[in-house]
Amino acid sequence: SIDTVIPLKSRALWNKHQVRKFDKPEDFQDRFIDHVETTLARSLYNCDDMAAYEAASMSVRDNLVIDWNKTQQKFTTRDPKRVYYLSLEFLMGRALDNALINMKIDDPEDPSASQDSKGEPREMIKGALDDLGFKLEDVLDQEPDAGLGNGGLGRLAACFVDSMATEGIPAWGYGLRYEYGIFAQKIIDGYQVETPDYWLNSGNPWEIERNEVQIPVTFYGYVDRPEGGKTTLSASQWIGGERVLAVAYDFPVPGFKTSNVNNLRLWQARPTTEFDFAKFNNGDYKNSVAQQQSAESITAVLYPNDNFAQGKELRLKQQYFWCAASLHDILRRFKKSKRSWTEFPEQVAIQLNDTHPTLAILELQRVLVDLEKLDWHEAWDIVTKTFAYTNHTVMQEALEKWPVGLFGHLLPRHLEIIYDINWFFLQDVAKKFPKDVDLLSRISIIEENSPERQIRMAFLAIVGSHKVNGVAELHSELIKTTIFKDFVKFYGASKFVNVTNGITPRRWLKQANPNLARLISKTLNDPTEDYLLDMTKLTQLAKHLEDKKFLKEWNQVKLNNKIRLVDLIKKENGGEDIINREYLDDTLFDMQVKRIHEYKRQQLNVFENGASIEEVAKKYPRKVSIFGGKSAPGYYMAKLIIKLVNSVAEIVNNDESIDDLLKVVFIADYNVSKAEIIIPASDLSEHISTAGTEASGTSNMKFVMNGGLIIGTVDGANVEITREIGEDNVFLFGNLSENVEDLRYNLQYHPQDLPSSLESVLSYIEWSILPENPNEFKPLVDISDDFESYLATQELVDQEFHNQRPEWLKKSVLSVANVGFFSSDRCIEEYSDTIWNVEPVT
Ligand code: T68
Repeated sequence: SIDTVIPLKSRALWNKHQVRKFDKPEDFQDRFIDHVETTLARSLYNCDDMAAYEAASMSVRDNLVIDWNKTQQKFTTRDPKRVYYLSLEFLMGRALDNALINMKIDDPEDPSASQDSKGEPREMIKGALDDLGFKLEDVLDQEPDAGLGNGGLGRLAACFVDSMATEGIPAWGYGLRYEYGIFAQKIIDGYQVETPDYWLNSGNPWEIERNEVQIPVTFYGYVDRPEGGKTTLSASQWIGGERVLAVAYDFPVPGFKTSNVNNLRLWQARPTTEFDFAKFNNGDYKNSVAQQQSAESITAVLYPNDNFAQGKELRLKQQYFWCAASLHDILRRFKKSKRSWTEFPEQVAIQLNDTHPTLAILELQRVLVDLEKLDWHEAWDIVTKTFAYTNHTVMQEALEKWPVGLFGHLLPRHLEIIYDINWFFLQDVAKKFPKDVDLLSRISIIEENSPERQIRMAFLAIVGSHKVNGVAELHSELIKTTIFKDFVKFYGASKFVNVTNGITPRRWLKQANPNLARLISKTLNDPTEDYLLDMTKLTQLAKHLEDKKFLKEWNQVKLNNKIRLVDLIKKENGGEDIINREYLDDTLFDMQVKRIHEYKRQQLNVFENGASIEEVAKKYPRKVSIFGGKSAPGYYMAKLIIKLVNSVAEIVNNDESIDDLLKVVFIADYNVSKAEIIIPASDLSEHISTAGTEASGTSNMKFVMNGGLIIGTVDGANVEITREIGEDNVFLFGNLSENVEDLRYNLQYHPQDLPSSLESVLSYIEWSILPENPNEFKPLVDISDDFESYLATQELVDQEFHNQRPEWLKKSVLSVANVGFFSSDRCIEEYSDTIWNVEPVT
């Protein structure tokens, strides 16, 4: 071992100069100035907020890296079973504020002393920066979001890495380091316009470039089967064509109140230094370089679709590049332990976030059979014990399928492996159900009846995994009875489990809503904020429902958050207030912020605004209706919804008879850091997807955690939220049955006649917005049979907010009191126990 090679003298020196974490404001300032003057080569005289952000981040990162090293060393020594979370998206948002909250500062003189006696690191650094002439808020505001995801799926992965670090699960996230994350959205003439998000423009202090970790990845080529290899099952060798390098970039992920720091490893594609000598010799130097450069395009850009599978070759290339690099990294780590291959599933759990990483299943089988020369079935046993798959949707257009031709061209050997997996699988199915011929074509990994044969990636993921989970109870039932029904018949129901989604309370309560967090910790008499780790403690809030002073403070927090949001809206509106600040306390802040999609039905919400226009003067609903969200650039209907919202906003906000009783606002470029300002200001939020379509939803949990009430359909996690916080505290509408059969009927239902309420809204919109093109919004009308029920429930909301405010406030408190179940810590515990079989390392 390395220990024996290092001379004693060197080791002593090394220890003497050991880098130490800062734990006092002065030491932080020391580090900060050091980074400003040496790393950034700037000075007191030209250190702007951006430089201050960079220097502060690097100083804090230094602390994290010290703990990161210790954590990784500990894992290496103890060699526990590890979890690898493979996700093509990690929607991390900003890192600095989160690091200040999660970072643990310990006392070098007395390591057992808790940091609590020293106060919070965030407060300490706020003060330290203040002394140096910087405002923490302004410094934090310099950081661009790491927008490496589309929506819920990517943000879920970000919450999961936070919880895994917090709980001490030996886990790494693996993803791609896109040069361009999700596009920035501009609204021009009411339409969405996409602009590139070059988030690395000013460098990234949070990443550690690991040039020493470079993994070659191959594409194209052909399969070689030496001497008489008749079968594809052994002795096949893939002779690849194009080769690129995967270079690792590591992001430290600090846990909360622990010195545990996990790793998020993102891969970047780089050309190899190999050179096309044929081209070069022909004097075509430029082209031989150009070909190498195309390697970089693999990790250039995130595909901006949510809940839609785009069958592009570059996307498949991204997937293989990432799966191959991650798997080889995992294998290299496993091989160091010198264990036998049969122990692999006892040491490694790989979670597939949707089907995007399904190629990892094929790659592991290929390595074990072609390179490690294991028997096919022995290898397959190891593979299926290693992987588990999370499904996030039942919608057909979102389920990944790859044309056999395209797939076989890029990955010829992997296609053969799919055929072999399918062959054995279908044999087993036929054995079990010999009379059911239809079943074989229905359940086959290869879909035969389309113009070109297609690979069904979800089916491959199921066959290659030991567990499949949905993300909310209703959704997990739905996948068992609809898209994966035949697999339940074959495998039995126990392979299919539910793990209801969750969110991290560190970001979505403490970071986003510091005032509420402070009030909670004071009320629970929990100065060290243990409730952020054990959210059952929140139930104690219910004891204070009759405490008038407490309710008043609760209300004041909401009011302050509304002011913070109104400031943001003003800034985005060129410095002009849309919302009247005089009546904020009495104005219902009604929000729907999420990706724009037909199934999420933002159009229903807009039509409701339209419907109330006529009555607005009579009623008393002082209300601001806030929208935010991006549409996929090529999604015509979603873009139309954005235009509709902005058109209605234009009319409503300038109608003198409405005055400021109703305002409609579309906040451009919704992202994680804006969500942190928007969500804590809500009185009501809308989760109104067509029943059976939203797998879970996670913004519903974020709003509830911030004391906002929700209006929603019986869909996704709304069901469990209602169960946890009580049906009196949620405004449900539409078909209230949780019965899956009812839902399926409903999904097929198409209304014949428009309800009269909708007719009148539409005619209003037609003549007031678009006299020149009255049919523009027609395609959006095909909504549902629950519009009337929705309107009635909205009226109830208005009533309660304006006439029964004390009741409303109590509902708000009860929401937070009972939100504990939706902490992603609970999720990670469930995954650890029921799927990964891993334990925290303490
Ligand atoms: C979301 N899915 C679900 N997909 O819609 C949401 N899709 O109900 C659920 O709460 C959330 O996942 C977490 O489970 C997505 O966000 C995508 O973003 C996506 C991305 C690429 C391809 C397909």
